[in-house]
Amino acid sequence: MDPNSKANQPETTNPLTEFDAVIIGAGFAGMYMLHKLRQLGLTCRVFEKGSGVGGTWYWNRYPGARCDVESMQYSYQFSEELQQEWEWTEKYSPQPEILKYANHVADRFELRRDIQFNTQVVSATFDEDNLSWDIQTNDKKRVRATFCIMATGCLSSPNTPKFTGLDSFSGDIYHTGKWPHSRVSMNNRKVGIIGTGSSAIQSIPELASEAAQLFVFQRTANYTIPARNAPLEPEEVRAIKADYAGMRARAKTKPAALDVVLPTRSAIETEPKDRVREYEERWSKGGVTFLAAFKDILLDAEANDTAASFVREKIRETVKNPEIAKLLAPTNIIGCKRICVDTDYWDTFNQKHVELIDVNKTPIKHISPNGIVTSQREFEIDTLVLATGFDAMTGALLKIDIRGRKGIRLQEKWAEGPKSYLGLSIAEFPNMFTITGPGSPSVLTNMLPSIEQHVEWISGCIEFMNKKGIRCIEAEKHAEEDWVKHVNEVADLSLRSTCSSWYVGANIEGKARVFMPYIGGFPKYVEKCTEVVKKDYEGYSFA
Ligand code: NA7
Repeated sequence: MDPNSKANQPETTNPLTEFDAVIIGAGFAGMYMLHKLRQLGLTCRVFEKGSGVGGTWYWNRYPGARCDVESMQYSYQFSEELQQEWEWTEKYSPQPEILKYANHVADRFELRRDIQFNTQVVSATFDEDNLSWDIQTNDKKRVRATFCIMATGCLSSPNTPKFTGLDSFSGDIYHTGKWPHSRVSMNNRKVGIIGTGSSAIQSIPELASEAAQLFVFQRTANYTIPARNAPLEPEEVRAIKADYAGMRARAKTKPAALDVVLPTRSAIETEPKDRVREYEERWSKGGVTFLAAFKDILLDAEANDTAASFVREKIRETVKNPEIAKLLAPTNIIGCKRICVDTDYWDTFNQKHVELIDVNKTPIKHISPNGIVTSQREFEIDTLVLATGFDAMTGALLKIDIRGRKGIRLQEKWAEGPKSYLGLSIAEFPNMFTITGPGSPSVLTNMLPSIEQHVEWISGCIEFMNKKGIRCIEAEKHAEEDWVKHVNEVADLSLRSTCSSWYVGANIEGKARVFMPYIGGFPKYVEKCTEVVKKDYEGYSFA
């Protein structure tokens, strides 16, 4: 049982098998959706695969797991009392604290009685005669619901590459996205970690602090900015809480739904000395806003290189062995893959017991009972850590056998990439909503405000339907096509769509290459959603 939770199971689960809404997932999206729909008087059932709430923060318990968005902004704003009373302790919250917060919210709003834990939804089928969803779970039970709401998360389907011999490994294997609940000791152990994305960058310094030997298998070097994490100053917290609503409102006017000062200057047009000063300031402040130094960093390759070169120089300054420094220095566009935030990542490679292996030069051939075998040699290890990421944005949805009108399968519909209207609805899948689905700003923003915006839009829509006596809503095909076209067009304007990242599905073999999130920014997106409502749900048809 989760130590942070008062009780993971509701004392008595609601015995109904017919609901107004079924919500899949009890992360931040599912929890708030449940709260909102209950306020409308709807009967709801949430199905959650884990044994507790928290989603991402329930699963990703690897050492060093921490949010890269500042705590004061990475939290719900729907309840003024909640945001006033909750006390974050650090600038960037560690995973246990965020999980504690999720549990607090579940207790505070008495959410657990409508959540069925340890239950995976295996299929959701639209019943055209009854205009409702038939939902089946892994315990072979079925429920019926008018609405089926996907709160399945964007980074929730862990990717385990098919390494030959993985099953033959005699030691322990841990995926960062499915980390055990009890503490895993790396003391005196020889550890191998595959991957150098955000999860690896956060965990490598922690693993190195315990392990006898750490082998890091790198395929692509990544950019990371120091977090400069610190305890939150009471003065700063007081100032924010004195006008929390003001901060939240400012954040909503920014592309990433974060209250930051937007850049006005171009990197190209700024004098090199000035430019470096700006980068230095942001480097010492730390965090993802490093990329907000200049307005053209993500639009112009030359501008981008000024920021990338600055970070490469920092790597050379930090890592003592020039060969290792060279290997750690990324050569691609900075910010193209999601920028990482770290504590002591580069410095970890100065430790004698940490070794970096370039799997481009010496590829992993297979996993043996003793360890990792590359084209060069066998690396004997006791523990294998897979920090190999996720089947992002579509993975969790497509794991469920979802069938819409005339039995059409979502897997088929999305074979060439996800198609949705506003990242909220899918044509031919009536009465289904996706919270922060592909085609919405989601992972390019602070997730909490994006989740809240979607939840409030969906509950507003259901309230409207109930008032008008409407049973069924469906996105129109032409509206979906226009939106997908728009999502692609804006993506093409950014350097972010140009590299092999999980944003484009490049990390999953055989996955269609499409830039999945909406890059037009949170305010523009919200404006569009609001306009759709004002025009009586333009782009939707009702039955
Ligand atoms: P990421 O960012 O997708 O990183 C996964 C890492 O694993 C990345 O370095 C990959 O290299 C590497 N990888 C994946 N498959 C392999 C194989 N087969 N061989 C070697 N290396 C491999 O996932 P994270 O969990 O770190 O972070 C996901 C997001 O969570 C992050 O962006 C934050 O938003 C929070 P590659 O780059 O593909 O060459």
